[in-house]
Amino acid sequence: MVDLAAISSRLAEQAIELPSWAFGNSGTRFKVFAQPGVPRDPYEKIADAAQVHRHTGLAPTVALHIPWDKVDSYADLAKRAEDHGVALGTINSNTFQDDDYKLGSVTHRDDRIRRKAIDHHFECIDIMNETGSRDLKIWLADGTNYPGQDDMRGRQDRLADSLAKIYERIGDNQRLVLEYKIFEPSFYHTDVPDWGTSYAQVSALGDRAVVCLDTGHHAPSTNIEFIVMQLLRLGKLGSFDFNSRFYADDDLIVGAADPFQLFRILVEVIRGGGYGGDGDTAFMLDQCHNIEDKIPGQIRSVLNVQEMTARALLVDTAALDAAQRAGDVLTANGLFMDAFYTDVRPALAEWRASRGLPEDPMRAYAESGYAATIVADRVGGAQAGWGA
Ligand code: RM4
Ligand code: MN
Repeated sequence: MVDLAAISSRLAEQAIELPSWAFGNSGTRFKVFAQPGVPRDPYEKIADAAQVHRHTGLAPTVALHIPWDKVDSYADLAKRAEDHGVALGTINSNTFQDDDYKLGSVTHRDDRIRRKAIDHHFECIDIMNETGSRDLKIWLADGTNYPGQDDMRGRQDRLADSLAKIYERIGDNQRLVLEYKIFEPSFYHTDVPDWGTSYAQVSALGDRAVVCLDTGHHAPSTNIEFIVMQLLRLGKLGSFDFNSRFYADDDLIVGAADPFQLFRILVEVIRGGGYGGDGDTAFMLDQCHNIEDKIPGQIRSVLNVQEMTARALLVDTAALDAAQRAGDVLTANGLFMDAFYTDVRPALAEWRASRGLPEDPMRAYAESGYAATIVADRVGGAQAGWGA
């Protein structure tokens, strides 16, 4: 039996932000499978997200995506979230679903379109001011499909100029978080393809501009934990979009494809001062549940992050440090693997029970009857989904 006493208070520092879009219908470019009971508006998404927090105690905030989550009153939405025991978190901009942005948004050659994309971010900042959100997360679909299609250097310069205008509007307690992605929907080049580009762009802006690392946005075999180490070392790891992938940006349940990679990432987060009260790195999920039920999909996701965090906290750092100093390769690696192979699930169940949470959140949700209630209640209206 694992004794979690030593890391119990550290576990309590964990907070994982849920994406509102994880609760809506989603799919691939081949098919979106609608599920009964799916939310029809942002209010219902928040209600579903609150279920995850209720059963796990791990997910106190919900990220919004604008315009998908547009409402008449954000103060009202924030109030409703509070009534459900959660709060609104990061505001995500969206410049990838408007015909004007076919050839780019903040990098576009046309001043009018660039202006429109910048104004959209200003609108997002206005929303942040109403919701009390700290982070504006920017992920851009900008890029090209064919060599020679556009001047990559010119686009980079316009990106810098647009980001500077957006950053100027960011409040003293707010942050601009720039996410990178190697490809898709652009297939030849993207304007923010990697952590280095994001780092170069945010560094030019100032202290309140940081990088978002989406774990699905790298080339296969990329050593993601190295990037985590480097960004923490540079003080620029603003947030994570957690998910897992077998091939590309699969957006599957975090820890499903490669639990060991998640462990290695979390070891570096803790080592680098990015965990809990140590720093400002936000843990978020960015996932879609195309074929599985969405609320339990999110419950399983936050539990996966918690389990790997617990294992990472169990690394015997003093012994590891000694082995590293001694150049004892096999002992160092053995200590690392000992923590990874520790099954923390029974101890976490006890830990939850000691905090008034269900020992088995998946079962507690299944037995709560919530799923049947939303299927019965959510009749009529249009289900929320990709692009709505
Ligand atoms: C992108 C990126 C963004 C997310 C959108 C929905 O691939 O990961 O973070 O907001 O998808
Ligand atoms: Mn993402």
